[in-house]
Amino acid sequence: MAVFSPGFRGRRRSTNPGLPPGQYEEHGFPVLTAGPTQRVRTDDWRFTLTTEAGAATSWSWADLMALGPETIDTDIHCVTSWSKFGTSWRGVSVDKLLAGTDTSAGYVMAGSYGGYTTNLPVADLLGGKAWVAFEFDGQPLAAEHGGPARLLVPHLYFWKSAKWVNSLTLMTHDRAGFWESLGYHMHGDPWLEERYR
Ligand SMILES: Nc1nc2c(c(=O)[nH]1)N[C@H]1C(S)=C(S)[C@@H](COP(=O)(O)O)O[C@H]1N2
Ligand SMILES: [Mo]
Repeated sequence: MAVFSPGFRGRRRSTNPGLPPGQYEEHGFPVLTAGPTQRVRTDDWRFTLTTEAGAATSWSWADLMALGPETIDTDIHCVTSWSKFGTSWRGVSVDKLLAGTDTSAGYVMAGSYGGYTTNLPVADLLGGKAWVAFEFDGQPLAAEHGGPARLLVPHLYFWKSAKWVNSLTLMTHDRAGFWESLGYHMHGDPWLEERYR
């Protein structure tokens, strides 16, 4: 029999302060992909940053490793309602990729092997909030989860964390990516439940 303390009954608030509204805690790691899993060898991998003026910079896998990866311990939140606590990654901060880039663009389109795209404000990628991640739980990131490298933007819904990411394109105006053009939110903050628009 359940025992409720006064004032507790009927409250729908989560008992876990790390759980955004409308989310439940998932202990597994579901795979969600629109389309086939991409298989990219690190020897073939390249990542390209293009400014709004069309200037491109690109990195090989070795170049990426040389930028100084860091460990990221974070919760992740999928718009389909699962959240996973305490995930551990290694990745290179997007700050390091954008350092020295001459831009006044406010938005980015992230692009992936396989053609997936997702749009984000530049501000959501800077300040230690976003990474190009290549390890999960101490292992090379599995292809199903976006390996060899995916974008990791854990403070936004996980569809913004593009798997098999291979480009960032700076934009002066916001444009919808793949899910955004199908009705998902342009921003996607789980704490504000920015799911759809
Ligand atoms: N390239 C690519 N990235 C993607 C997706 C996708 O279909 N293709 N799905 C997104 C969605 S909707 C979610 S919830 C997460 C799922 O990541 P996971 O499969 O590692 O759980 O990846 C995001 N990144
Ligand atoms: Mo998702």
